[in-house]
Amino acid sequence: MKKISKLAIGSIVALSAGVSAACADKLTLYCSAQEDWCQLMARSFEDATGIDVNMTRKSSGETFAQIKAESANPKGDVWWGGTGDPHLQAAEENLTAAYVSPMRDQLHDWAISQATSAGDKTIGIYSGALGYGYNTDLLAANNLPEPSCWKDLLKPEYKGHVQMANPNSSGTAYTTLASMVQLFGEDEGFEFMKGLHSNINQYTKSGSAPIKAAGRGENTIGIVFMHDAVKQAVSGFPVKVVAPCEGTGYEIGSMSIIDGARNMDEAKKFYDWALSTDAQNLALEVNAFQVPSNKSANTSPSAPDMSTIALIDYDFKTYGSSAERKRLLKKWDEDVSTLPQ
Ligand code: S7P
Repeated sequence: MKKISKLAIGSIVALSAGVSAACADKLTLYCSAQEDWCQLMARSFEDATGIDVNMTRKSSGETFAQIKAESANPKGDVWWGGTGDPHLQAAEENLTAAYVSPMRDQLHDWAISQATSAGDKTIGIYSGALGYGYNTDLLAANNLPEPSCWKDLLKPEYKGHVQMANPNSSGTAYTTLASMVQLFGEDEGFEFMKGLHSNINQYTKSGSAPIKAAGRGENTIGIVFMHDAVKQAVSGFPVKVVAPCEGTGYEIGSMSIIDGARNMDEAKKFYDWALSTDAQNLALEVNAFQVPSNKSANTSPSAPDMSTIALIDYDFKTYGSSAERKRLLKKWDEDVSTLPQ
C-alpha cells in the first residue's frame, strides 16, 4: 500500500511538473522600436519576472497590419513601441484592449492624453521629433550645400542623395507624410512629397534604415526621427542632425495590449513594468534618445531638446484615425510613389 501511494505521489509530482513546464508563464511581444532596444526590454522583463518572452521586431505599419490580419485568432499579447498613429488606428478598430495601469500617474500628460483619446487602449511610452540627418563626409565629397530646411531637400542637386522609408510599412515615414500635410497644407504637402520623390534613391521598409545607411556611407541624407540620427552620431559616424527650419512633426511612441491576448495577466505585468522608471531607463543602455514618458526616468543629455525644436501641434486624433491614415496612404501610393524619378 505504502509502495503504491509513494508511486502515485511520485507520478502526481512528475505530472504536475510537466504541466507547469508546459504552462510556464510566457508573453508574445510585438516590438516596433529599434532591434537592440526590443531585445533589451524582452530580456530584462524575463529577468525581472521569470516570464518567458517571445519577441518579434517589425516596423509600426507592418505590426499594425499583422495584428489586423491575426485579429480573428490573436497571436500577440503586447505591442510595445512604434509611432502612436497606428496604435491609435488599432484602438479605433478594436484590435487592442482597454487597460488602466496603476503606473499611469507617474507619466507625463502627453502620454496620458494618448490613452484618454483612445479609450485607454494605448498609452505613450516616449516622444521624439522628426527631422533628418546627413553624412558630412559624403556631402562634402559631392560638393553639396548643407541643408537646413525641409524644402532644401527638393533642390535638384540632391537627386539620388535622399532616402526615407515607405509610409505604408514605417511609422516614421507616415509621420513624415502627415507632418508635411499639417505643416504646409494638404496640396502643398503632397507637392512637397512629389518633389522629394524625384530625389529619393530608395524607400526602405524600416524608418531608421536611411540614417543607418548614411552612417555607413551608403546614403547621404536620411529622413528619420532626430533621435535615430543622434544615435548614429554618438556611435561615431559622421552624421549631422537637422531640426528643419520650417518646424516639424513628432511622435508619441506607444504601447497597447492586443485584444484577445492569450496571456492577458502577463501582458498587464509587462505593461505596468514598461511604464516604470527602471524599465524606461534601459533606453540609455542602447542609445535610444527618445524622451521617456515616466516623469522620473532619465533623458540623455545627447537627446534632441524638444523645447528648442519648432514643433507643430500634431493632430494625433485626426492623423491616427483609421479613415485619415488609410486615405493619406492611398493618396501617397497613387499620386506620389507611381511618379517616374
Ligand atoms: O526606436 C526608434 C524609433 O524611431 O523606431 C520607431 C519606429 O516607428 C520604428 O520604425 P518604423 O519607422 O520602421 O515603424 C519609433 O517609434 C522610434 O522612435
